[in-house]
Amino acid sequence: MTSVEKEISGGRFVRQSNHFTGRITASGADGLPAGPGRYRLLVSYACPWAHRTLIVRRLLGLEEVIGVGVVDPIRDERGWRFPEPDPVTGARFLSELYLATDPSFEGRYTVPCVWDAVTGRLVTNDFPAITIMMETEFTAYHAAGAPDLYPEALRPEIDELNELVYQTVNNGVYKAGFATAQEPYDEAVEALFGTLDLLEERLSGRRYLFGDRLTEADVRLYPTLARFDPVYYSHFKCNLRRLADYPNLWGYARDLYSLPAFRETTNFDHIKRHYYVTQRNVNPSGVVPRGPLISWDEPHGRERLASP
Ligand SMILES: N[C@@H](CCC(=O)N[C@@H](CS)C(=O)NCC(=O)O)C(=O)O
Repeated sequence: MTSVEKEISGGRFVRQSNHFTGRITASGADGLPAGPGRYRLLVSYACPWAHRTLIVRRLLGLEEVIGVGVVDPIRDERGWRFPEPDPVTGARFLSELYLATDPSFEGRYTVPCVWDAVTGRLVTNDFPAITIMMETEFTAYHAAGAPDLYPEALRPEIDELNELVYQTVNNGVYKAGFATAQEPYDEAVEALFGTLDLLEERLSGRRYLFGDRLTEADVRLYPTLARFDPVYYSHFKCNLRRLADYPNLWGYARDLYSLPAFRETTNFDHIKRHYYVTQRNVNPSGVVPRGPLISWDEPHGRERLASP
């Protein structure tokens, strides 16, 4: 199975579940041990779920600890392809790593996933777990002064907001874009903009979603915002409003983009070419639109919201 069309039921997009859910833990108890140079993160710059893992890796200073392999943004029926054979895993196609791990695997070969050099197998493609794992199990390897993106005292609130953002925003845009019937599309768009309105209000008095500090919640929201006007507004028909029509959300997105971890992992060329060329179920011609003409470098003015 290579096509998301197999995940449409009654006109509604129902995402496949993540297949590999192995764990990496600080001590190696209940999983494989965290350590430098052992694990490789396989990503596409186009993919919002992969984007969050790249942001966290960079924010925590794990670049020398966890390697990265980047696939070509254009995917055909063979799945994700490496532009050159991946120098560490030797793979040309991501499917090779999935099938080496489980020869009977029949789902989509998805990024992000984590590969282990010792076993030569994938550990996990469970994207929500990957960032949390880097935040909580790799602490011994975090750069000095790295932020605590998942502070214990805030976890229940962060998890609660993340769940709403996942259902209605991160995955909400896919539910709208992949819907093949009016009702699921309408439901998804209504829920999506309902949450964006809430977030716009929340960000009126706070610099980030949880105040002055960056958290996992910001990391999860940002990849969807970065793709909103270039892709989701038109390609996925999420067009009640543009991101640029929300002063707080748009300023917040530019504030995050001004940080190297966000800017250097945001590749608009890969993002646009991937969605418009690869998702022919939505865009049969594969033509990539030229716009939008927006500047992510305009001053965001949100420093005023930080406490002194
Ligand atoms: N692992 C999740 C989410 C990750 C995901 O959807 N990744 C996309 C890119 S954004 C992917 O790799 N798709 C490959 C395909 O559809 O063949 C899933 O299986 O739905």
